[in-house]
Amino acid sequence: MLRGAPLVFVLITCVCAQGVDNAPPELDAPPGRLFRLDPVEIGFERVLELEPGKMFTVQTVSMKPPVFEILNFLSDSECDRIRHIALEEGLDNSTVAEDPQTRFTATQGLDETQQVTQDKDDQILRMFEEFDWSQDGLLDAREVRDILPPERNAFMSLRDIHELFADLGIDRNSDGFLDLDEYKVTSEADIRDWMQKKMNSDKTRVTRESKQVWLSQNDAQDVVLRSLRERVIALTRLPRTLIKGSELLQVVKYSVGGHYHAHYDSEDINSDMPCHHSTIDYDEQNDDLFLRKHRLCRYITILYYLNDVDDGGKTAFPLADNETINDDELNENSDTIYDLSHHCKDAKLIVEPVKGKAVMWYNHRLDETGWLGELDMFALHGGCDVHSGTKWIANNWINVDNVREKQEQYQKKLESEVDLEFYDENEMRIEVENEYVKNVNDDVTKSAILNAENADVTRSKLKTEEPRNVHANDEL
Ligand SMILES: [Ca+2]
Ligand SMILES: [Ca+2]
Repeated sequence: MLRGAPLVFVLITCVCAQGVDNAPPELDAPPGRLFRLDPVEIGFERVLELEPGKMFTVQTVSMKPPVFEILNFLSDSECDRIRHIALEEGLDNSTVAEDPQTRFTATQGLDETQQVTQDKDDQILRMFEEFDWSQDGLLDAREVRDILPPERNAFMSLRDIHELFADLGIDRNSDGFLDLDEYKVTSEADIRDWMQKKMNSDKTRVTRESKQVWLSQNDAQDVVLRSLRERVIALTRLPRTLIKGSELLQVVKYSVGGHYHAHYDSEDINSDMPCHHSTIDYDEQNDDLFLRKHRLCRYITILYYLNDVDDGGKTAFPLADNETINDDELNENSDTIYDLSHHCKDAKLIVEPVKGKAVMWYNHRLDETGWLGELDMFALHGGCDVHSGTKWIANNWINVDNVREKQEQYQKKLESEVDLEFYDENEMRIEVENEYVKNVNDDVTKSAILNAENADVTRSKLKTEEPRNVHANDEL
């Protein structure tokens, strides 16, 4: 944490993972309310027993949103093991949610001399008026940025938009705005090509530059992944089925230049779209499409650093503990606030990546009934550029539907399902992995990871190969 921490108060409490009833009364959430760790004040430390006999120090580093750091939440060998599993599974390029809507004319090469039908003209005018937020009859750089084709993971500053105007010659009278006639003849295909070229030549113009894989933590999975989940249940003090019904563990690898510009992990609850996680007719085959029609409902984020980064790779919260959030100020300073490739150091809270450290924060406030409330606008955050080395992190998102009945219904369904269905096919693997953990030798694990990285592993091994291939240290 890069911030002058005030006096540190240490409160020794015992929250026993196996006996939540023993916890001090001030930490209990009344029935039907979501538990929320009280940040108390910046620098505040509480020592919690999250595993029998094992104490963890949870330090408050921000009040708005409540952000906590826990050093050594994962041991070195646990970090190595998770990276190892991620490599075995194979990492894919990370993406951001796509929006297929067309905002510019789809007809390439359309110009003023061509006849457009009245219908088409009306439609273009309606779109133009919709996009012209300030209703001045012109689209300024900010208004244009809002309607850029968004599906290419692009991150464009206002300066980039002016460059786009100039390169494509679409701002014909060079006044810095697009009027209706200029907008009409602007081709979306040309903009896409321009954006792609820009992103190819400058990685900081990509919203998210990393690789990732999703790992299940169900009862049949690796013992390290399962015990991590137990620790999360003890830390968040939320019902077991709520944690089990949350998203898979996401493991992310950033190489040099890798980053994720400032964003929110969750979404506005005042939306017509249902939550993604608790929708029961989930269509796995069409995940991308499905996600477009649903929203992310993530009460908590817990981020783990799985290695030490040589240089860079900090986690930044540009607005943490800001006095207020003012939309005009946000718009005015958007290039500074969101662009973590160039403005990491300007963030209000910067968390250093340290192997084994966990950072936990609440993305939502609670409403008056103690249930999931408004998105906390202060929870804006992202990953700054890695300058040297690689950065490995993992994310656990704890999902809660703001419609209480839907969350309850979802958990009830989970309770009725037996999590042991995978045991048969994986029984052998579990035995082998338990053995692996007993014998774990950091040097061997590290060299296995190094070899796998050098081979640029993208195969899916755990799913297809015999359990004995999961690790290479039988001879130990
Ligand atoms: Ca305007
Ligand atoms: Ca113009």
